[in-house]
Amino acid sequence: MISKAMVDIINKQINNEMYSAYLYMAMSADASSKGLNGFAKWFMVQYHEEMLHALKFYNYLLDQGAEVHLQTIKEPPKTFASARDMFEKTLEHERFVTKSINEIADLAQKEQDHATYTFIQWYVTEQIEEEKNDTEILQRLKLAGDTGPGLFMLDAALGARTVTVQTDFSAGVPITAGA
Ligand code: OFO
Repeated sequence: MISKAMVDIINKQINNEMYSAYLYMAMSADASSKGLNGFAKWFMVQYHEEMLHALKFYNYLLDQGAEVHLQTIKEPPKTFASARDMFEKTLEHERFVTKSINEIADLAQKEQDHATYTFIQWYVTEQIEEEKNDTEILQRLKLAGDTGPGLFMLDAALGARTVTVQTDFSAGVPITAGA
């Protein structure tokens, strides 16, 4: 059985992950409206990854016999100044998510909650990947430029990303499922 404080922080993290999904969905919509279909696809793939992240926490709470408390998801921005602006905001947001994951790991250590500490390690590793991907794309945007042929080429490259995670949650999400 996990503590009330742990249940609360994990419920808050479900909301953080759902906001991530919402934010990237908003970026996908804005990229589509700007004709950046590759960026739109990349962000929609990321949306699916975030939904999986949220559902793994959800299933962890259920597996622990704890209460799931779904909270209001705040409204993401509707528009973004440019593709570079999207990735600057993505990297900033992922750094915030990394901090929130680390807070869960810190609490698990403090409470000697070995189950949650083991569970959260998947997210600790995942956040390294998330920040690395965003940093690399931001570097490419800075090199290629945020307009013209450079942007066009990057749009084509990002459009090659495909969904590799589970997207049907009707039978639950194994807490060991990867992304
Ligand atoms: Fe869930 O990793 Fe991004 O937010």
